Amino acid sequence: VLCCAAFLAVAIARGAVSTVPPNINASKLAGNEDESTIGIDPVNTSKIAIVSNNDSASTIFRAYSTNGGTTWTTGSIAGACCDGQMTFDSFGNLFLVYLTAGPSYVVTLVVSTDGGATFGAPTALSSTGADQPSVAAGAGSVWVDWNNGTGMVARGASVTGLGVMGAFGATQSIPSATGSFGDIAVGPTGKVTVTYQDNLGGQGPENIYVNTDADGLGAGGFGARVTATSTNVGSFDFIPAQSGRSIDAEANLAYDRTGGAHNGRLYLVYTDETPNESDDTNILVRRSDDNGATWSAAVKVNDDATTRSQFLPHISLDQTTGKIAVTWEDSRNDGGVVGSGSTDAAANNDAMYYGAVSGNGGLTFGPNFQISAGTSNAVDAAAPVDYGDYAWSDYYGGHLHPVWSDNSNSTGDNPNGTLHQFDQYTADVTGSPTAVAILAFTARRTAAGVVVRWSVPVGGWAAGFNVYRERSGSWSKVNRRLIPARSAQLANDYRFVDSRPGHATRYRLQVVGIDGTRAWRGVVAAAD
Ligand SMILES: [Ca+2]
Ligand SMILES: [Ca+2]
Ligand SMILES: [Ca+2]
Ligand SMILES: [Ca+2]
Repeated sequence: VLCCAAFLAVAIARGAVSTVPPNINASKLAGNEDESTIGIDPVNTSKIAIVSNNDSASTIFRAYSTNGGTTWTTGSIAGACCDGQMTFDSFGNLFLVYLTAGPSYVVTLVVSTDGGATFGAPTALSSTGADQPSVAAGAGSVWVDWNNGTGMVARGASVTGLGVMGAFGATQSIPSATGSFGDIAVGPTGKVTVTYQDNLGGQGPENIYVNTDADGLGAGGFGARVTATSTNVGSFDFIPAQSGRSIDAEANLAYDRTGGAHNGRLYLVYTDETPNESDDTNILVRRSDDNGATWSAAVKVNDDATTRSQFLPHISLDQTTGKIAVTWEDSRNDGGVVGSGSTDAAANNDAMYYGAVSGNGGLTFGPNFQISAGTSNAVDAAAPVDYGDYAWSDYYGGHLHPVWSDNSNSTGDNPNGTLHQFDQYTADVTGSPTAVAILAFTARRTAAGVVVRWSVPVGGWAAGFNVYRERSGSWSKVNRRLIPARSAQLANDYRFVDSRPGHATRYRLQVVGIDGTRAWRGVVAAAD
């Protein structure tokens, strides 16, 4: 019996509420807010901005925070229909692109120099009838791409300081770029790469392509089209969790501009479906060290053992560390049994928001972590585009801030109540285990062994813990498997029994962050 006490403690912890960062409702508005984008100001990371669609055809929702996402000031941007995407640059400029209200649908840029509190006058970048613009900044430039009705085009401008930018260059055609649903990214020396998929209008298969402009704002244009991968997720691929709008592969790019070990590495995240039309969609990442000319094999990011849907991926790279975060909508927990992971008796039609981090340049991704506390259902939201074509995250200084459309009402403050219209939810997914406060770390001898206890206050979020014991001056890990952390929305008391302590003299605790980093926290003598 004594032999199993340690594993019993682990089993209890594993069966507890899964670890979830505190969820924050950034919109708290009646009606739907969906299809979202977020940015963290690298000059002052307490400033964060969010934009999403709303139910109006002539405004979009916006919000900004000046306290790291704890509280939000909400508003709207007039004259915009939809398709907002944003990025900060290293000067603290926030670039937001969107489509003007119909029937014009012009790609329009507005810039904020105060973290999204206010925006300057709009600049029209396209002719009418454009679709799904993307924006990227870096290396003293800002670039916008979009679909002009026949294919992808792009234009860029120089940026030299906060609120200081040049005029946009002419719209550049992109060779053979007859697709859509794309993204754009800027490399460390100003190279710019676009991605897009075929846009054949059906459920796939299609191809995902890239083109690179090797001299960025220089006189040269975009190079030849490269096929990065095929995918069975077509441009309008219907899955149970997004049954009205459908999904596309949602190819997105991130460039490493850290100056570190993988400086210049380009990452592509996308959705595939295996086999085709099985609704078993998965999130994959490929990497390129030659600016998109050749690509690695695909690395699967989601680590579930189910055949359910993962969709709407986004990739963000922390330019202070080179770590990569991928976040996405995930139906893994929806087995069709009402309760955790399902809102109804049908399987695979509800979703939670998930993430994973790679700290080794995209070779592997760490354990997936649940970000949303609740389960959402797009049909119940009755939104015109379900969750939308994308959800988003930004990652800077060890803080990952996702934004997603949520109607679980897990925060209890959605004006429409539970399982009706979406609000915009966010969280501070802090990877650093040093940010987790450990209270009351004790180790006490009992008849069953040494009982190790510790407490974590509300808001402390990690992947889990390891317990180490000292014998004869050397330390060794006691638990076989990571002791998972529980919900950060609650204070949690942990208890672990070392059933074979021997002549153990001291214990210490190792906190494992969601990005895989570890921190030693507390040493205590084994007291009688
Ligand atoms: Ca398909
Ligand atoms: Ca899957
Ligand atoms: Ca369900
Ligand atoms: Ca709402």
